[in-house]
Amino acid sequence: MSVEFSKYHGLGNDFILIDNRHRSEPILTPEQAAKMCDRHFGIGADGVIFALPGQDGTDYTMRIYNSDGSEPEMCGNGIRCLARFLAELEGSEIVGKQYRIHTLAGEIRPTLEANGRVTVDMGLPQLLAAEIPTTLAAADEKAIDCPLEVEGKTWQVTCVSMGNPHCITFVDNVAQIPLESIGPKFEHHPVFPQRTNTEFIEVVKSDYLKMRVWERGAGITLACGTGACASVVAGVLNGRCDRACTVELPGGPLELHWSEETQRVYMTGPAERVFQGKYN
Ligand code: ZDP
Repeated sequence: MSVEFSKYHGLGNDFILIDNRHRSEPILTPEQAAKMCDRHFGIGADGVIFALPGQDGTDYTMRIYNSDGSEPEMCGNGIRCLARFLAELEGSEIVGKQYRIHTLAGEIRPTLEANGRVTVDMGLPQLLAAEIPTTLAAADEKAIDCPLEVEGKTWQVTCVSMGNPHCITFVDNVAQIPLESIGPKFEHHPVFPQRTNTEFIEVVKSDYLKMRVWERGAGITLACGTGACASVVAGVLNGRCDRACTVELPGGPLELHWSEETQRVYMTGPAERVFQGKYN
């Protein structure tokens, strides 16, 4: 078997992109995708993204496997990469062009901007405990500022779904969080039946947050688009930040806006192709 691929990244959150426009199911199994993501025995990536034919009136469908082979509903940095990959495949990159993309989290709309940037209408955040899902609050209630015991310490967490689950904790200093050891404890905590992505946020100013992330199925990554969206929503719900914020990730900054008018979250950031190749 030989598969053509392109390698992209959005702020160092890196993905293998596959042209899957001829078939409605991914051409690779989750196991094959996980092998490709291995940084020593494969290409190396945080996930594999497939560009499939559209459904329900959309232009294309996005499917994604994490580096462990699990399948998330959505990926914010990944969909920016997908938008630029599609422009590349179509042979024309037009500033202002918007794609309608079907995902497991519903329809998401990325728009191409100048200088390789992409703005994504990330849709409505889901806040009810049953939607996240988490058992930290009653099914039809929000999980805002809830105590959660991890590693013998009580953390105050807020849960937000951007199609995929996020657990956000505000801390004084993100650099001091032992992410490698506590990340997996949050991810696999029994209060999260679908596991969770975990973000630690330091509020530098009301419109500037610093974030570190432990991703479900991928571990420490340099950036997480859905996580940055979820963190701004959590910050607003806790009265800690403005609706328009810059979120600084280890891989660089993202611009976020949780619109009061539409209640949707808009994210702007870069996406870049690094190389192409054939995987054997
Ligand atoms: O929800 C999950 O299992 C995530 N690991 C999916 C990937 C999210 C992501 N990196 C993003 O940018 O939103 C990357």
